[in-house]
Order: sequence, then structure tokens, then C-alpha cells
Amino acid sequence: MGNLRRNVFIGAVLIAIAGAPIIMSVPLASAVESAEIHIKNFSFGPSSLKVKAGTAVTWINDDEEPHNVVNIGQPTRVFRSGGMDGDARYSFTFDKPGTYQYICSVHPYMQGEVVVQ
Ligand SMILES: [Cu+2]
Repeated sequence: MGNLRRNVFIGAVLIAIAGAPIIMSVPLASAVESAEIHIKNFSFGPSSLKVKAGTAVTWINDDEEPHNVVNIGQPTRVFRSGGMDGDARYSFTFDKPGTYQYICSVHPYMQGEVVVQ
């Protein structure tokens, strides 16, 4: 009987090892949604973006000139990028619903908003 128990144990270990890759291939969580805002010709496109809470928004500077992304209004300073050279990217994940207005502080006439639902 000792051998049988040992074989059952070894069998269980082999099943566990064989099953491991299958378990590991299952996504850990549902994928985070993402969206992009392009900075081009000194404007944000789209200038108004509507997303669901939990969405990661990435700003991409398509201009040669440096820009940045600074949250203003209410709420304020929730996000603030550093200076973004051409082709630079900045990402922020919006967890809380609200309307987030922002500007490029280098060119304050560049304005946009992200509406989080
Ligand atoms: Cu700018």
C-alpha cells in the first residue's frame, strides 16, 4: 500500500507540473483599456477624449517642438508630465471619474480634456 500511495503522490505532482504552464498562460486580470492623444501642430487630438475609469491614456508628441501635459482646473495637478521632446510619450491611468482639463504649460493656448466615466 505504501507504494500505491507514493505513486498517487508522484502522479499528482506530475499533473501539477504539467498543468502549471496552462495556469500561467491565463491572463492575471482583464486587460486595462488604453487610449492615445496625439500632440500635433500645437494641438491635442482629440482635444476632448471620453474614457472609462481605469483607462491608461498616453500622450504622444508628434511635433519636433517640446510640449508637456499639465492638469489644471478641478481636480488639479492629478497628472503632470515632464517636458516631452519629439516622439516622447507620457502615460497616466485615470482611476476616478471626472473631467480633467489640461494644457501644455509651454504653450498655454494648447488645451484639452479627458472625461472619465
Ligand atoms: Cu506645447
